[in-house]
Amino acid sequence: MEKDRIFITRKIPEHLLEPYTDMFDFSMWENEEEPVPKDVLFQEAEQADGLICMVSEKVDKALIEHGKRLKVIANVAVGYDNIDVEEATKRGIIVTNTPDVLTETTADLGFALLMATARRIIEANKFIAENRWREWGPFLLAGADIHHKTIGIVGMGRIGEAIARRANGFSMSVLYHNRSRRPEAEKYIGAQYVSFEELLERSDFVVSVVPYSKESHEMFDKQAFAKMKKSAIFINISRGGVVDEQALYDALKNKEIAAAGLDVFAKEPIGSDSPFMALDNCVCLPHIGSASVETREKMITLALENVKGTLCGEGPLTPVK
Ligand code: 8YV
Repeated sequence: MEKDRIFITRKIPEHLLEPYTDMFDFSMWENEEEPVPKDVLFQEAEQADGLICMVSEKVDKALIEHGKRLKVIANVAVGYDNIDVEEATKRGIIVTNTPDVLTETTADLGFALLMATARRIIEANKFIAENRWREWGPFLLAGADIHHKTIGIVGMGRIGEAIARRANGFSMSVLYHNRSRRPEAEKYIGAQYVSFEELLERSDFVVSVVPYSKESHEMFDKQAFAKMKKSAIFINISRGGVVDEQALYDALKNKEIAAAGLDVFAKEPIGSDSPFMALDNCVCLPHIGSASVETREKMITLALENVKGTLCGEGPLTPVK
């Protein structure tokens, strides 16, 4: 019997594919310097029974229409705003994501960004790299305390909770805002549910973990930044689209807020010419929230298991709907 064909949009290590090579014929885009070109993606999708993709690939209506044999689209990410799920579902194609396995790693990175911005870690490293350390001064590169401050988490899902647990370790007060209240999180983390406005006004650290959707599009806008404290630090580890980037840039430049730590941008990748890169009070990262070797391996394996579950009949482990 002919094996099902799976196209993978990025090069992934052989040892992760090995357990599945008896079941499937794999092809993948091997060039690590460049994303898969649109025409190749379309050609491959046309032949494929399963597609394993990353958040950087847009799986839109046109691509889904092209994938006449497609039965499963497995995203190697928890967020799936890159996929037209409605169109896929209409055509009976299962869409899966990779929740849980990346929760703690992404929360670690959120906290790393929070600490890097509050304590000016990147600036301090650059200070030495530029040979500017001549004298010690009492306020040399003095930042802001983290412990005993108030953190406001927007989007209290799994990653939001994991950040709140870390905040507990720093004796922080935890506020959160979410579409629905999470009584169990309130109980075991001691998080307080507040309106979005109250969270912005009271938080020393505002952390965005909210999934991107029509509703969350640019929810961090000029008015939102104006409500924050002048000393507030904004962290974004969800999606760039939840921020009005011009408004954030203005708020940072005009010191209406103190600093920002950004792992995600409205249009990725960004380069050294991004206006955010010219600001000392902004730390930018290339979307590495879940990027530990262990976690990326788990995410890829979960995507493969989702493909296997769908194509072999047991059903996917983590479908999105
Ligand atoms: C992605 C992410 O996994 O999970 C998400 O939603 O944004 C990241 O963890 C990464 O960009 C690879 O697709």
